[in-house]
Amino acid sequence: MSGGLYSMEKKDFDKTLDLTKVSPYGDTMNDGKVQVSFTLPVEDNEKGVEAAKILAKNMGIENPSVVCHKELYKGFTFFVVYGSLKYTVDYTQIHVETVDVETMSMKEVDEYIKENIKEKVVVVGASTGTDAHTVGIDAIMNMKGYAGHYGLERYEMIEAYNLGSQVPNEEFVKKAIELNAKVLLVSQTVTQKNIHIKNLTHLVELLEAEGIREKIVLICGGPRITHELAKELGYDAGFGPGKYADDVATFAVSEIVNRNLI
Ligand code: B12
Repeated sequence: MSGGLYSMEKKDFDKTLDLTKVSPYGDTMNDGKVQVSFTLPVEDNEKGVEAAKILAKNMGIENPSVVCHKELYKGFTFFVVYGSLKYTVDYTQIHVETVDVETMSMKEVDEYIKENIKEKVVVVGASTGTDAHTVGIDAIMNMKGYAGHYGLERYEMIEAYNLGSQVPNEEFVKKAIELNAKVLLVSQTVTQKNIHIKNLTHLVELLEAEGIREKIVLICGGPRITHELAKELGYDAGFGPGKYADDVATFAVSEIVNRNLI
């Protein structure tokens, strides 16, 4: 491709972009191209394919084409559908609440604690309620960490206690008091029937009843946890995918200092 043609295309590209009406990009600006996949409890035949197309149209996908259909099990078929979405989003009107701190490295966090808190910070974490998923909380707390980010157990100035999974809220609070925790970390992965909301709310109520909510930094996390949701539920912060021990540690120690919890 010649440089001239490339720059001409780039100019057209910029001209057609309207941030008040953003549409998915497939091949050309605003073509709305999307691909969705789902399973239907129907046979893998022509009628099933038609059902997938109708469903895609009901989702707002125009000219849907079923590019893959495969029987998963007798009476269950997996579909991949490609088409153009008719909906757009006004990008200019989006406001997302995010954790507003610049992440420090493990070493910087340790130094920050030495200078500003002057004692080890006790952090207690668990996957609470009936939730059996441990990988998320382990990613944050385990010595070896996750995706190249060492976990809190590795921090010189953090005393980390990972209580594991399916920890009842009552037991979690009891342990937090016993260990004189400054930071509590709660992981929630299962969100079916909003179980995470009920469980996270229950924990806040218990901490308030014990009179320790304001004396600690309360953080939750999980694949469907956002900072906004966490704040709504009475937490100090929420962290989802793509966040690691250093992000959490930075927020926690800054919060301890800012709120004078030492
Ligand atoms: C591994 C796994 C399991 C393993 C768990 C083993 C273990 N020891 O953890 C087993 C097989 C036991 C399991 C069981 C179940 N699972 Co499961 N499981 C998964 C799977 C495949 C991966 C989850 C995972 O490990 N992710 C990797 C970690 C690193 O990611 P993460 O949790 O998001 O963590 C990151 C962030 O979110 C954040 N974070 C997480 N926690 C915290 C906490 C704090 C404080 C902070 C700051 C940050 C933070 O930091 C991490 C790093 O960035 C997912 C599907 C998927 N591909 O995601 C399903 C999934 C989570 N499971 C699911 C379900 C439904 C179940 C079961 C209920 C199934 C059943 N009917 O029995 C049971 C759970 C039973 C129970 N009582 O909880 C659903 C959840 C659906 C929903 N929204 O509710 C999923 C999404 C599968 C699906 N598509 O349906 N599961």
